[in-house]
Amino acid sequence: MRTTRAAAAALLILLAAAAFAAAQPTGSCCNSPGLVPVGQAGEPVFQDLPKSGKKCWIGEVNYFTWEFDKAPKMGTAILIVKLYDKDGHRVSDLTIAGRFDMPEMRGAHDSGEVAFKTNKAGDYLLPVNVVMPGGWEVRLTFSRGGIVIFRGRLTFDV
Ligand SMILES: [Cu+2]
Repeated sequence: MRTTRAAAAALLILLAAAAFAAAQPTGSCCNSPGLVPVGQAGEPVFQDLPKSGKKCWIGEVNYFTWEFDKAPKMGTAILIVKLYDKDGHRVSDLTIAGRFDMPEMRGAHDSGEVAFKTNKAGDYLLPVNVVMPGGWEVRLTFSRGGIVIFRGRLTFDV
């Protein structure tokens, strides 16, 4: 009796997990559709973004481009993300967060998650503070209604 109840409970948990997994939105980059990937230890995976200025698709509904206001050097560079709907109209209905650090010395200059701000034109802006020469990374997280729909990373050298 006890065993049956335990088995039933376990089955319910499995069903709930399957339903949760099925409900997760899809994300894709550069026309490669798929689920938002999660690493082996359960940590989120940030897929490599295309080069500055190139289109990156988020599912089939949005795409975006990224660029810096100027070539990053020591000091502050502004990372600019422009978001579009599938027809190429500018939109700003997603929330974007950025987190920058040096991958070779992870944690040493970690910005933590910082929300992009939008300007009047609808550009998403993030000041990136470059405090040391070397390799840098910015991780981007796109959300709709509090649900992450896309994660990507870009790198640059100073
Ligand atoms: Cu450093």
